Amino acid sequence: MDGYLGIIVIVVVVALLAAGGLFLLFRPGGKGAPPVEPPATIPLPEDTEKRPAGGGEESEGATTTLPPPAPPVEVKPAAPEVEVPPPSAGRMVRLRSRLARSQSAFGRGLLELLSRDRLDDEVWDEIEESLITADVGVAPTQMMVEELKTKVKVLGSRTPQEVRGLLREQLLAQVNPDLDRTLHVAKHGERPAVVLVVGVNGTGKTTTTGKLARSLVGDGKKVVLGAADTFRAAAADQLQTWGDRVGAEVVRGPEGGDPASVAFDATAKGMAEKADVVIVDTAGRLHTKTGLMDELGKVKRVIEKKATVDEVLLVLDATTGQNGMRQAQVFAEVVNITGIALTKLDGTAKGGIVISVQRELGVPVKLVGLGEGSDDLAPFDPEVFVDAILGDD
Ligand SMILES: Nc1nc2c(ncn2[C@@H]2O[C@H](COP(=O)(O)OP(=O)(O)O)[C@@H](O)[C@H]2O)c(=O)[nH]1
Ligand SMILES: [Mg+2]
Repeated sequence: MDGYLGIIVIVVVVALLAAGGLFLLFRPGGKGAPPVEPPATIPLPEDTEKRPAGGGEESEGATTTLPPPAPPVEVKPAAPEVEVPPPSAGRMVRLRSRLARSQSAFGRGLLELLSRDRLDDEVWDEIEESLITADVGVAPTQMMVEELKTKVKVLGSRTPQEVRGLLREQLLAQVNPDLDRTLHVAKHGERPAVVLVVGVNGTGKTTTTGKLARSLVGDGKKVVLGAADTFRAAAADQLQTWGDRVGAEVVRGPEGGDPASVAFDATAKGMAEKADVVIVDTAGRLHTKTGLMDELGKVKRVIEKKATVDEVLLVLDATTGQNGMRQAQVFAEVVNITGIALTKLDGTAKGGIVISVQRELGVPVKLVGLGEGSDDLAPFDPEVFVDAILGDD
């Protein structure tokens, strides 16, 4: 008991000291204090700035040796400011340099090979190798090489512009500009759209959920986030930070709680708040396929008691290549994926994964992550992508 008493006394003393320190720190005019603006309507004497704010208690004879226990209300630091993120349009163009940095060696290599006067088998093998190395995938590579061979024969001698045009056409055909990459986030009357974010741990789900929330807010939408990765408390905190910054409410549950119940609550909150979009972040545990199927299946089912799941975004880390793709396949087998968010494209020269993942999963890449910054997520634009690979002509 004595021990407890001692601790309590120490805690009280420390709290008093801290309160005093805070007062000194946040005192008007003190370091770290936001400037206290005088109300504009009251005319002020010349020496306003030199006067201590807070009513001039010194002149009234009050003791000034002891600081009051708490800082005055009006000088408390303001609540964290809600940011106004930029809209999503034109983002990929803005982030093009990131892509160019990571992909241009691949493009330059291909252009150089195709520009050679003599395109013998050895050169074609090198072209093939370079496409395979960039994760384009075996079948698309063979298709491209065949097409290129035919076209080159027709052309005969080639100008650099012609070579670039040829390669651009082929790459673009493989990336497929005709796929519908619209993110389905339109409200259904009063009901918000729901986006479910799935994928392996560490691929960038939470970051992508946060970035997507920002860009939707930037597009003028009201967003509610569901932290259905209840496996680690840190995951919910991470999402909370993203939400707080743009004023998006975050629904969370107890650590180790049922992800489906968080998803349900988030959907309910989205409806009650008349939100436009609810985005549900999930855990990416690849325990067993049936375990994953049960968990994601249940999350989806409970959301569908109230709304419809409009998008199931599979987050895939572009740096993990074929290995990541195999894991992604498992997710594609247990839920109906509607789009891919390909992250960390800024950190790999293997941009060909865009081609192979769409082909193997049969789903379009809708979003690309191009950095760790909060606005480094862009709607995927095939032409900007291919031009970044090939560099400016
Ligand atoms: N360079 C880069 N890093 C990213 C990108 N997206 C996510 N990350 C990083 O990947 C790491 C894992 O992200 P997180 O969202 O926690 O993954 P989760 O486990 O799937 O939720 C974090 O350090 C992110 O900053 C991206 O597009 N580019
Ligand atoms: Mg996460």
